[in-house]
Amino acid sequence: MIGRIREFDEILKKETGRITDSRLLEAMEYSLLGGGKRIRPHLLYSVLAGYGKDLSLGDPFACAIEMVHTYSLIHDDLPAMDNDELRRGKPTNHVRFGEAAAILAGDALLTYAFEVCTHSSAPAEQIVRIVNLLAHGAGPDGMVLGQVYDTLEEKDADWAFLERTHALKTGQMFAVPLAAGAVLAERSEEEIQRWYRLGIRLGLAFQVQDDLLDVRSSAEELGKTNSDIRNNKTTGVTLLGEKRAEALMASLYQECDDALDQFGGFDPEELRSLIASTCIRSI
Ligand code: GRG
Repeated sequence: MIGRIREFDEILKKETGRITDSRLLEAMEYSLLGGGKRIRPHLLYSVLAGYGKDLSLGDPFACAIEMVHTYSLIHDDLPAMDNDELRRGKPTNHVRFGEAAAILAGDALLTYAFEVCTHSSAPAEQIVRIVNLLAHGAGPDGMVLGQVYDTLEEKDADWAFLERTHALKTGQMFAVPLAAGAVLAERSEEEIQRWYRLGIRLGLAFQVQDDLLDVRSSAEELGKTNSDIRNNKTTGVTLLGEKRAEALMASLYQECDDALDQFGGFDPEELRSLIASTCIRSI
């Protein structure tokens, strides 16, 4: 499993290798390759592993989800959004290539992700289901809506508002790989939905931990700048304080860990350790 994540750049390159324009490809691969924790692909592969499925079944979808995630980071870093200059340990895409090229690299990653899904040899109905999950999770009722809420700069944001924002902005891209793994493992619709809900809760735990790390670590340690503090953003930590945010993260983590035992025919070992390292992490 770890091997598949270690080889993930090569798996991605097999897909990006089909892109013809070298300048566009350079801007896409600059953000896509050689960085990132690959949590979302790892989630998908862990579900497949737990159900005893061939991991290569997940390759096109793991690539597609990482492409959508990378596009969201490129666009999120733009001057019109969070205006960040450091991401994945290097200058952000627009700092390196200019704004127009960064917008287009993001657009290209988002669009190409859906083409990559169709490179799968899975049954057509599984591909359509996963394309639907990914499009819904990324789109106007998913991650983009989360970003809309995020940019509203609600002065009176309470935890309910923040939780809704995080569920959309961060949770959806955790829910999609878990549910996609369940689709490929031919699980029931009820079970796919349960994986989806678990992903939303895990995304929330991840985000609260991210907020904690933002106030406790340097940009150098995190490999990204902390625009939340600069932009005076309300976060789990500014709203709840460090102690309550920590307690919330611990209880979300426990909830996710407990949920793993409720999937029949599933060996939770791999996913359990991924969830632990996702929630209890230092970068
Ligand atoms: C729709 C225009 C438009 C932009 C989308 C939703 C969005 C903008 C951006 C989301 C980016 C973001 C900062 C989300 C919060 C979740 C989060 C902490 C992402 C970072 O994920 P990691 O830590 O990153 O997994 P790596 O680099 O390791 O993959």
